[in-house]
Amino acid sequence: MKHKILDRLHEEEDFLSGEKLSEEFGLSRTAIWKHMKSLKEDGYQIEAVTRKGYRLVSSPDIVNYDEIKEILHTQVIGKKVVYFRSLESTNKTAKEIAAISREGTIVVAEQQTKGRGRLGREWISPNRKGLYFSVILKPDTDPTKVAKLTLLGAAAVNKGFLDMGIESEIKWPNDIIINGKKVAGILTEMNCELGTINHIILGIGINVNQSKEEIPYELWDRATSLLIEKGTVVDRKELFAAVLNRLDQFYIDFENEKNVDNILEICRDRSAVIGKDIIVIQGSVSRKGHAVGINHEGQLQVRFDTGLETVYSGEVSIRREDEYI
Ligand code: BT5
Repeated sequence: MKHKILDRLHEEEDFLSGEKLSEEFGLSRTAIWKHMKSLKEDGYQIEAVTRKGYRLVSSPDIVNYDEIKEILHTQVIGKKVVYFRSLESTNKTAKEIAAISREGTIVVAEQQTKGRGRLGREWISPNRKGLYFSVILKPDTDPTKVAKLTLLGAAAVNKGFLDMGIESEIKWPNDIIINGKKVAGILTEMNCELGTINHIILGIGINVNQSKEEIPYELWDRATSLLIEKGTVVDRKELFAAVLNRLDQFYIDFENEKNVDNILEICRDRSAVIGKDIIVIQGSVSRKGHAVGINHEGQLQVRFDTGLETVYSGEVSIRREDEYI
């Protein structure tokens, strides 16, 4: 009911009288007042004037479904958005609910207290400064194709940024880079048995409105935010919807055609590593090589002293020789 009242407030530019609202919704005036109080607690600024009624002055900077549904044009992704003010990790919660959730369900949180990176690393996720969300996918494909979903996520973030007028590069397989620093990362986790995928969790973290001081000092040489790069605050709701709209488009292509050529093309075209000298780190072994390209399967082709090799995304990290990332 609270959501319906909020919709009405959004629709109406002028005041809406308590009487009208109680008639429309079949609720007492006290019940309407209680819903208004609850909306105010959520951060909505609502003006209440005697004999005029209620008027929505501003919405809070939060990324729940109510706030993005008008600008979300998706068929699969985000038809259900499960919203939290704080979570340990959206990937963790998404995993817990995946079996009982429909495909495309999103778990989003305003902050994460134990945000996860790849290989047990950490993802710093300060309150309302970034976007931290996980998409539950149930693709009809075999586990060998899953690495491509990370690239699909990277392409969607890159194009979503572009829809907001922001240029970025993709550092295979899971980093989004602006001016040589990481602005977003992707963590894909899979649950499968007997060669069949139960579900995939595609986790995306984007640094949006952190100032430099809000990024831990030890990451200053390698991490950045859209605010730092653009010099202006970025609307998190618009950005969230832009990335989800692109994810939906790419995922539908992937499912229908099992074709990821368009995604691979974006990852090649906007690559931060192809044509560069890189270091491939696998466990305790680091090897210097030259990134040549991304093949049809989404794997990185690297020329080492010993010859051309295919690098799989699972257990490796890539560094550019000339940069920190
Ligand atoms: C990643 O790991 O880049 C994957 C990040 C995925 C985060 C999302 S947020 C929503 C969802 N729920 C989760 O719990 N996770 C996903 P990796 O390539 O391993 O990079 C991690 C490394 O990046 C760390 O070891 C730090 O050096 C650095 N780092 C940590 N936090 C950062 C941040 N906010 N911005 C840039 N770099 C960061």
